[in-house]
Amino acid sequence: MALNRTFTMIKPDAVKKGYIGPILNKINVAGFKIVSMKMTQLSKRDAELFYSIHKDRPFFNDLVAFITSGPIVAAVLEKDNAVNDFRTLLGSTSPEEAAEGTIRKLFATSVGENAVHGSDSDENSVIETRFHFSDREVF
Ligand code: IDP
Ligand code: MG
Repeated sequence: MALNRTFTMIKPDAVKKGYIGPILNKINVAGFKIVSMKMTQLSKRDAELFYSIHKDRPFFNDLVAFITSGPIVAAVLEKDNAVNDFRTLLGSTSPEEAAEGTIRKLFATSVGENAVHGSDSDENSVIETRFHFSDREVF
């Protein structure tokens, strides 16, 4: 898969609040092309695997409960420098620390319920994309 791609999820808090449209608009306006997208809901096992890197963190159980609490929108985005530029568009993990105009500043509720996920490296972008999409679903 090309390295000018990143993986994102609109998390259950943002889906419940009706923010799918506004968040996708921010993503498009920032110059990202959507190359794959689906609405789905993670099982507990899915969530434990997806976030396995955080399994020893104190917030792990809360994170798994939150991310499985409702539907999410998973997508693959394309743009030059996609991983880094998307992390910039997201803002810091906590909305209180996120810069003005970032997705998390605008749409997140708290450090846990922070509206949107973005891959943190090209390697993880590929792993996370393969976790959520089959080859037939990535264009
Ligand atoms: P990131 O999403 O900005 O990369 P990570 O440190 O990779 O942040 O954490 C993954 C996810 O775990 C966060 O997006 C958030 O939903 C949750 N999380 C991170 N830190 C905390 C915390 O201190 N309390 C509760 N949840 C947290
Ligand atoms: Mg992370």
